[in-house]
Amino acid sequence: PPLPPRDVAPSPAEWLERAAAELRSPSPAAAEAALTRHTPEGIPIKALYTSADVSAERLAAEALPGVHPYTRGVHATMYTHRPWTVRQYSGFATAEESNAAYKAALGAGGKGLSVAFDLATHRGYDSDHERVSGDVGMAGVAIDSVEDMKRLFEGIPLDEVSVSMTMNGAVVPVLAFFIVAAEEAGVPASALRGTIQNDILKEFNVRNTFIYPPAPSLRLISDIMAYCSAEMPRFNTISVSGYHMLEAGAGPALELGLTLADGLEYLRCAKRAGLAIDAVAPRVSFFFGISMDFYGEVAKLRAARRLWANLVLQHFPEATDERSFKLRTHCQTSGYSLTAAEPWNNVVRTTVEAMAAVLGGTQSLHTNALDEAMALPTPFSSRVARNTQLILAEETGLTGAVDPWGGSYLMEALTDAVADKAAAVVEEVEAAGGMAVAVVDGWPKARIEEAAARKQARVDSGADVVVGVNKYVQEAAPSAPGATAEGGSGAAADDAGGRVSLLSIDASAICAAQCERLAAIKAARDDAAVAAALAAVTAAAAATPGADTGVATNVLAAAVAAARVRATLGEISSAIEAVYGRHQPASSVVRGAYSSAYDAASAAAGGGGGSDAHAAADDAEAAELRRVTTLVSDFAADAGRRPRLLVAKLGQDGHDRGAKVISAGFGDLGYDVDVSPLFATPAEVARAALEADVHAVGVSSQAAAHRTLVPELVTRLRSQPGTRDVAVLVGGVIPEEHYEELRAQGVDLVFGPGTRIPDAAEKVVRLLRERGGD
Ligand code: SCD
Repeated sequence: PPLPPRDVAPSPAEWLERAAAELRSPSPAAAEAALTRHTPEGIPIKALYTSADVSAERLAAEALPGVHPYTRGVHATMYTHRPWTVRQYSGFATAEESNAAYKAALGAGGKGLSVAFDLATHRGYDSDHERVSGDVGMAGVAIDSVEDMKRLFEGIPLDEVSVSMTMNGAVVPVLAFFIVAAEEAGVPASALRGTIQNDILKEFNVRNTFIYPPAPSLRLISDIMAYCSAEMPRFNTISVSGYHMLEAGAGPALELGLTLADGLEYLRCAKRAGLAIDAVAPRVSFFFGISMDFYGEVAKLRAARRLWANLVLQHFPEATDERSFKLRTHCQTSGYSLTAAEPWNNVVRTTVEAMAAVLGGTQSLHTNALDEAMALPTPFSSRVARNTQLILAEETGLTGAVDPWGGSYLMEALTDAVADKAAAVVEEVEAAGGMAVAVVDGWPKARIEEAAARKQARVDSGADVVVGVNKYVQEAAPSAPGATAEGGSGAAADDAGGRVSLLSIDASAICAAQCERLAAIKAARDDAAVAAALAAVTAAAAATPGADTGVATNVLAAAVAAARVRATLGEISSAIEAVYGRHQPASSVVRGAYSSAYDAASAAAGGGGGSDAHAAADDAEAAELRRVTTLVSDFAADAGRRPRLLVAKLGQDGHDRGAKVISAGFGDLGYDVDVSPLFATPAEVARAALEADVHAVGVSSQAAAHRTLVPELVTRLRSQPGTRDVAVLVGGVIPEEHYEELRAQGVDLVFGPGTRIPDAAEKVVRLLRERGGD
């Protein structure tokens, strides 16, 4: 039947009355409260948005893409003219193996390269250094010299394919090797296209692949910007990265605010070094993570562009080049959102996140592989990940319109909300003296760690659903493990158990090969020339830029000269370290955030309006927490002290979200928690365990070195009177296939991805009881 005619347009109040009736709510206000959810960062998401939620003035001012402040996109035509760059971050083992993988990727639809280096390289150590035995070639490719870099790009035209390199700590030698490798392949620096991450500030807040302290690290960044703006005009000198903060626990608005504050600090740093903003800002690029918060992530990218354009305008009024204001970004889907349980589900998660990145207008994208919660991707899982992007780009029609969410009441209102919240973070950092000061104070790091502890509590309490992990958990899967794909061969799948075959890398073989190559390079080079070049690197690092002392002051320029005569990565890093020293961060543990968020999440689930089933689940969770804290306090009463746990990171793996979350959670459940310094060797951890007289050592491993370093730790603990009976626990990115091997080597408990903290805390205290801990 035709609709009855209306004299007046329907109002939001009328909708609310109808909503209240549908919900049988006592009042419209109660209905509104029940229908409004809040993101973990407290941004309200209402059930309905209307024109009353958006500013017509703002909509008109920001109506067009390609126009300041670029909310709708940095180009007028966006993907209708050129889709985003399909750029998969990868690298493993040796340069030859990575080179073969890059060629295969480019032949299968990849449009650019993105190099992952191993942790030894990140931290400025050659592969033969004693501190990196477990890290060589594991979480990325091992690069010790120009010769490795040449092998990495052999047969790849560096003037055509743009190359991104994720390097921050050892940025100087790595960029120098890249420049010299290209030069020796006939490609001048001026023709190089690509990006170097070079974002050291976030390394101090999260990720931890720094080498030098903050102030001299910033000096190196201005040297790189100076060198590149003069010699490499097509190269992006920095990729200001929020991704690692999102992965470490920050919500999208905190990630955005801190990232933009980092960006401002880098521009100030360039300006202080005498560089013109318009010479530098057009080649500053960004990098964001994309989580499962679909609307929020689209809004974040729109808000990012608006905020950056206006911040540059506000802080650098001398900027006139339009490109200085455009926030161009790479995005990566969230590794944190992936699960080891039922890894097939990760394809769906990654697809949804990739869509958010694309609908938000990213310039370049990495989609994670389905097995990345457990290991580096196999050729099979890499192919699925890359094809996810290709399907979005070429099958769906998503590229057919610019900023398709523009004008949506929800999206415009959410863009404003995320922008406001992120702008408040930027202001807070600026008021505290800028990010260079804030990283030394450490409060952004603490803020991110608190958010991570709260998120863990929300997952553990069931408030945030993770399908297959805390809800709809698969009944016991067949126990036979899938076959292991050695050295990068294809992967088979056992879909009945939801298992996938994983890539396995032979750490000791790679390390041996790299050490052999290093020895060969050192035997063939001109030692006097190397010594002179390294002395020039040290002199440049010690000199004050701009001072007229007759010393060449650009450290990158000096490193390029050193790379030409075959100085190694470790040698160039040490030549700089001789002046700046090596930075060792203080360890800290967040207190109270886990338990309060757990209580709040449980109360929200059980409180007013929840179903009986919800209330019962809440009771069960609260009872579980009580049971664990009682077990812990009973242990303390009997032993005369609380159970004491040393949380340790071994090797050069600085991804410490897991370690921090475990420390916060166990501390809130009544344990005494010590945290070992980052980058420890097994011997150092064994010594720390003895000194702190702990009951247990828990190793958190994210970078695949557990098979080398954990057995060494166990041996040292067992052979040391005083730590012989210490329980050894291992958690993190540990494939199930390795559990038995670790147990056979003396590990007491292994906790894979998705472990709930109350479960782990209960298992550990029961184990200590069985051991009769004192
Ligand atoms: C594009 N172009 C257009 C256009 N679209 N021109 C006109 N109209 C359009 N619609 C032009 C651009 O201006 C540019 O030209 C060229 O096409 C290339 O496009 P682009 O948009 O610049 O794309 P790309 O070259 O891919 O560069 C994208 C970024 C770059 C700017 C974002 O910095 C980048 O590639 N970043 C990747 C970073 C990365 O891989 N990070 C991995 C981190 P001009 O060049 O002439 O202007 C991984 C990591 O840290 C993992 C976590 C961990 O290890 O812990």
